[in-house]
Amino acid sequence: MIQEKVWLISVTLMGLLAAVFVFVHARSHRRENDYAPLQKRAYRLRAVFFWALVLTLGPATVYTLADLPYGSARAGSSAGGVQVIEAVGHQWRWDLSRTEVKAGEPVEFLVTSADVNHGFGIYDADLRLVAQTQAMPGYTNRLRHTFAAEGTYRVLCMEYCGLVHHNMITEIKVVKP
Ligand SMILES: [Cu+2]
Repeated sequence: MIQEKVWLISVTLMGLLAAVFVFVHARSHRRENDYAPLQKRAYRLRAVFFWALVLTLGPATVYTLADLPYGSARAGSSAGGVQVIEAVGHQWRWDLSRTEVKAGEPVEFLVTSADVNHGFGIYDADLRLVAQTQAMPGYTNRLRHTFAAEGTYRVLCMEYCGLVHHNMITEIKVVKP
């Protein structure tokens, strides 16, 4: 699990940082009169740290940016056989302009709200989240998703929006192309 690896790395780094604090604290009681050599050492260390950061974080940034989970945002869009579903959140229901789409072909959701903020979350039959965006009044969020598998998907509100929030459920049927 990637989470476990990240957790281990985080704990290790936190431990290292704590060790540095303890070390500095332990050494802080010693008195030195000539700081020039110390300063020189510190500056050299600083340069080493700087280049170590550049050389590790630079490639890490490029690598992780390549993994962004968003589809390519074609400007203008909506053309070229894309299935469009207009979705409007209300207290407390969803209005969808259509409820059946084809599997394996991109679907574009145009999501907005008629009243307050809602969360537009699409879940598969096992209630695993497959895509989500926010439904905001006065603004239309564009969400693109291609359903790989047929089946009945559920749209649930993901943001508490009042008394009957839990009832904001609707279905999308994904059928064979
Ligand atoms: Cu809600």
